[in-house]
Amino acid sequence: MKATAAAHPNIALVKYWGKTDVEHNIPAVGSLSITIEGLTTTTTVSFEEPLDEDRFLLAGREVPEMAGRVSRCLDLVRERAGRSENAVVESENDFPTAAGLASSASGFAALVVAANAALGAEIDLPELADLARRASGSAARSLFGGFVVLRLTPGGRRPTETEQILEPTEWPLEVAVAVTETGPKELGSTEGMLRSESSPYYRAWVESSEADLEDARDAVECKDFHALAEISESSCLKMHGVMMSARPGLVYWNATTLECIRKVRGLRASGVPVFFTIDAGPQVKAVCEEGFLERVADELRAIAGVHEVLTGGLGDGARVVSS
Ligand code: 2P0
Repeated sequence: MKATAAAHPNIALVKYWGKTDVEHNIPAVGSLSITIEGLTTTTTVSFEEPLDEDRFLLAGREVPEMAGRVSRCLDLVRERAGRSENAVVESENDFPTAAGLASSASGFAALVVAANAALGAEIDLPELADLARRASGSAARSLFGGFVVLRLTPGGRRPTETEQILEPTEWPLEVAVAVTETGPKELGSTEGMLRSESSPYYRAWVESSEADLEDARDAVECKDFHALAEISESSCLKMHGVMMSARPGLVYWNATTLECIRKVRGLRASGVPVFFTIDAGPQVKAVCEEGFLERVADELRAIAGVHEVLTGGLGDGARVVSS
């Protein structure tokens, strides 16, 4: 009745931004991501003591404001397992949450995997990914390692399907995360997505996403770095264009964000295989080919305004570490 799972955050190269169904958390667009090793969320779920309600502790401290969302995710696992016991959930991240590396992705991925093991529910991986997606869209992708696609499957058994398209070792890209701000972000992703629907470009964003996903998938399958660089930067800038053109406009960047973009593009123009991507925050993630990480990280560290640079390779999907 107790199990511990570990999961890594992921970074989307083709972005998820927008929902067709808020209640069931169904994304408006598919996405493609890489799972990052070295940064880990470890979550223990225990159904051992009788409790009146679920408890959620992050880094040893009770976080009542997040307990409701954790509970709703546990409900999905309990429902499939035919169980009703309450749980104690204890979670830790070994990376700063301010790094803009969606801790909800690794958090909910680790949660569903640990809860499934603790209850002996034997829910299969596609279904677990779907439960994680209900809690947080990006979490479905952290169930898998390496290169991962989440595609929309309307009318299918589930509204989305998530799958690994390449193992981490098949194309060992590396990532440097430039932390340009350590405070909380301007607006949470869910609210940001809803506000973005007011952009005149929102419809074009959704309509063009399918082609972006196909192009990125082809680039990954062919290990074509320059094609992946082009489509990733385009997806990122298009998403930020939609955010910026919402009413009121959402600008997640700061001046250092822009400096990092210019640096990464300059490096690429000089022959370094690197591209950038930016999520709903001001941090810049630089993705490069194996062998270039140190150079890229040093160049980003040298930018005034960059607080720190975290680095990592590609990692595996969420897994049980003890039960
Ligand atoms: C992504 N982001 O694809 C995009 C790019 C942020 C920008 O997925 O509302 O926390 O919980 O389903 O998964 C962040 O959104 O959103 C995200 P919910 P989530 O990585």
